[in-house]
Amino acid sequence: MGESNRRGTTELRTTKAKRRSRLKWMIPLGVVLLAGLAVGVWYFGGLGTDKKEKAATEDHSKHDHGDSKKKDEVKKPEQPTIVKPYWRLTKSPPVTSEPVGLNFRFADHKTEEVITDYELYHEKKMHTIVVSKDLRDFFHYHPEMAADGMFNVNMDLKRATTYKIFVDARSKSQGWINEYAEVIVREPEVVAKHKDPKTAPPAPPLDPPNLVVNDKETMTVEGKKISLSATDLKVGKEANLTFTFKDAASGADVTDLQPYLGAVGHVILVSEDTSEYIHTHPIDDKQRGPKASFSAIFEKEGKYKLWGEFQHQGKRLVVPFVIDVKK
Ligand SMILES: [Cu+2]
Repeated sequence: MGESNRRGTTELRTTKAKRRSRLKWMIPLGVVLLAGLAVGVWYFGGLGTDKKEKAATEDHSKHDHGDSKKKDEVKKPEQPTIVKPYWRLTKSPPVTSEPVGLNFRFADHKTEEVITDYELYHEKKMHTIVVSKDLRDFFHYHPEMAADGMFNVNMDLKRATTYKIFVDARSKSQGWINEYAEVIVREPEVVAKHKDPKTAPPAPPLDPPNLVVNDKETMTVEGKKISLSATDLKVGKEANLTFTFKDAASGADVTDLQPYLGAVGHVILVSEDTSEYIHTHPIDDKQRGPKASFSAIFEKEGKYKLWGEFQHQGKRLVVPFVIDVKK
């Protein structure tokens, strides 16, 4: 996205639901300075796309998928709650040579009271997905909450590029919380050359994802052959995504997939421009293979990269595919 260089020195940019006034979206300068103190660097909150709410809407409709009685909610998804986010990198600017911690928490938009009453959802209070904006890298973290409502994710981001962080949680009092932020990671040599914040290093160029649709292909992951049948890939329709698992050596059906975080699988979908984010769970939670079916509703046409996460014989399988959603 074009915003990356707008402020030149942006290390971490955050965005929120479009209902919010854009002007409110600067991270308070105090936070900024605090974060930058140790290493004398730059840290500004910025603005991104305003597609967030749409994406979050999709996301919410999907959270309930294990529960068939909630199916009609698909048409009328719960809106994400407007919260006040706080994001801080433990090291700024982040570099490819070292992991970087991200601290974040959310507060009530009006009272500014920090939210701590998260519900377990798929066995965790907080789901944090990190993807590189070219959609090559995918990470799924589950940070624990500290007593003050803060979460810390230690991210090992090894490429000089921009990463997008999606946060998924549900608070008892606030409802669904969906927020995101972007982090620019640079080569240490580039940062070293620009010690003075006034000559902040340029953001690395953003490589386009150049996604190649491959939903007719078969993946081999951890000794399993995995195929995807994706149907009704149309905006506004309930698409079906069914994975089929076979043992790569014998060709036999895999029928003993293990529940992973309370479901037979999880599928994360991100649109090519990373403006759309969908986290969906199985239609039937009893499935253990060879098939695992998911549904998703897309609000935007175009290519999406998806990552299916499963578990078999104690091993986590991450299965990436690219699909094309038509108008
Ligand atoms: Cu998760």
